[in-house]
Amino acid sequence: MIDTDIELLKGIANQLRIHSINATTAAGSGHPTSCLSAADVMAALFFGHMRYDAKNPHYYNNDRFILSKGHAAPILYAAWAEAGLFPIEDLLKLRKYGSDLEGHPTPRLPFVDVATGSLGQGLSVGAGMALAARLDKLDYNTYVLLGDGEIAEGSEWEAASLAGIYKLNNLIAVVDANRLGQSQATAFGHDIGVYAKRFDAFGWRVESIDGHDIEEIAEVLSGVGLDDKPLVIIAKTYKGAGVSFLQDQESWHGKPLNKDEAARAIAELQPTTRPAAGAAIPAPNQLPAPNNAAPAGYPPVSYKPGDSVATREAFGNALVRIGEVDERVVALDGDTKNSTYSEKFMKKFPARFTECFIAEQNMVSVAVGFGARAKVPFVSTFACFFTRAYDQIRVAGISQSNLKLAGSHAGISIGEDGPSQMGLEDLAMMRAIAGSTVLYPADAVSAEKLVEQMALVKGICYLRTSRPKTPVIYKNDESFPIGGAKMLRQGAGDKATVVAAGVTLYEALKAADALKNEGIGITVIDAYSIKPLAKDIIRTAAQKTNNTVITVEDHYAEGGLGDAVAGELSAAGIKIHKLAVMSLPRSGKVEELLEHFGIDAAAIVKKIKSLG
Ligand SMILES: Cc1ncc(C[n+]2csc(CCOP(=O)(O)OP(=O)(O)O)c2C)c(N)n1
Ligand SMILES: [Mg+2]
Repeated sequence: MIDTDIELLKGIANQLRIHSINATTAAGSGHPTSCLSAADVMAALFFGHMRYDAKNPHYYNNDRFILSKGHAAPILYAAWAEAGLFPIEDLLKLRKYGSDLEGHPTPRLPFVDVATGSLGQGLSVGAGMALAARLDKLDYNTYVLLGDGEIAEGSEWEAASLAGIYKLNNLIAVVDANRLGQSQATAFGHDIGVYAKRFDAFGWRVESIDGHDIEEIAEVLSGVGLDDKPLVIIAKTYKGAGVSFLQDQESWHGKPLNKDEAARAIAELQPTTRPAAGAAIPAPNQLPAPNNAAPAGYPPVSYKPGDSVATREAFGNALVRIGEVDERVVALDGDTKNSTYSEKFMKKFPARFTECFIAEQNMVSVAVGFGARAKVPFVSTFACFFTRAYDQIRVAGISQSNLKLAGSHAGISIGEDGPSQMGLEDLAMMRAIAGSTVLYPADAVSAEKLVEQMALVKGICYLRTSRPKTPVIYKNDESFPIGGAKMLRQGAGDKATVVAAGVTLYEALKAADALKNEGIGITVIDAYSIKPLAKDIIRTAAQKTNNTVITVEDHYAEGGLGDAVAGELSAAGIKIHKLAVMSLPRSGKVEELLEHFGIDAAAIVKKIKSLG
């Protein structure tokens, strides 16, 4: 890097500082000091090092940048404005209603791949992108800017571990080690040797530098990709750097400057007229585009009626079947692949499978990274273990990620393993995710068809699968659109409509047979699409059965199928009776548990008879 470039970058860094102050002062809120510590690193990255087409942020071989410390959003916006993507004046719309320059970055903006702001997720996303680059044979790098307070999050170390294991030398983390967090100093302050040791232990190449020395930053960046390890740059910085009354001061986190303070700060920052336009942003290499088109169709499924197949196994079969023709499909698992059956996919397509080991938070965000690179990532583990990645899933909702989650071993029907292994909250939590689709097949055919739907629809989809084998009840050519339901029993004079899904569907069918022998008819609906729910089908059926619905589910009573049905139908004056798991489960045989917790055929019969 030649001297004039260094001077230019210094000027740009200060310009980014000035924009960050002006924008947060205009907004009356925001985190200017968190921007100021990162300004020199941002200038060096965006105006001379990273290779990207500034007019086309989505270009497939652009270097990626993730602002994991999302509260420093103003400096990210300033960098892209200075790079020429949008007018500088727009920066003053920061945080205003209607502006896409939100308080923390969201993918409403073309240069933001994933939402950040819930700290601790950026490095995992970056690892997913780095893996996607490798798969697509593209040479872009992924840069992640982390806060020093932020890396107290365990999920960052899950990501650091995985990146080390897979030797992701196309992943570069920069720690903005400004000594301070929000309410106090970080645990290690400026003892950056602590971070160096930790990253080193996770298999990273570590460079510790003065994060305000542009020359040093540029030099260390010139070594990116030179060996086979991921690179972390630990940049010793000062929060509020460049402004005397802000620099290294506590109690300035998340506070904008008032107009006078802003004027004083800007006077100190020596405004430069040197435009960033003078900087040469290196162009990305022109490499062949990856094939990320959806296929025209998928090969057919082939089960025989009465075959006994667990839906979790059908999930594994489906992944292989659709993976044959859909190159976008990748799979991730957290050391449960022989239980979730994702191992079938791994055996067939090893390069498209990522073992994430037992680190579910990281696994979900790695998948989000794949999704942001036009892949269709299927993540599998036991349904119950997704709970520990709930924040990652929540933020994926904000990112409008293309993320496919498959939770196996749902409910008490896992039997002997006991309550710690039973997913009994998953429907509730997945229903509550912004824009989610929640699916719960009963048999192998419907499970396979729903996996197809998941691959074809963009967004977050959750598939709930079961451990026990269940008989195939649907024909191979039957279709299962999202938002649909199957009417399996219906007759004139039916006493009630029973809405079930998954293992309880079979209990409902058994109950219907038993009641039929006693001359009582019931309508039985397979609500395989929990969200969106087939409300019209269920309401129309209920209106023919005394406006009475019984829901039966292998899930806690809160937030599951029963609540979904009640939420849609109660306004139509329909009475909903919920059969669900109402108390703390325990180990036992499946039949024993279904009976004990009142969600088996006998419980349904009893409920129907109690209706009078
Ligand atoms: C998961 C999570 N916990 C807490 C917060 C609230 N919060 C926002 S910024 C911040 C301090 C971050 O410190 P650091 O990572 O050092 O960033 P800096 O502002 O110093 O660059 C906290 C606690 C958050 N956004 N996300
Ligand atoms: Mg900090």
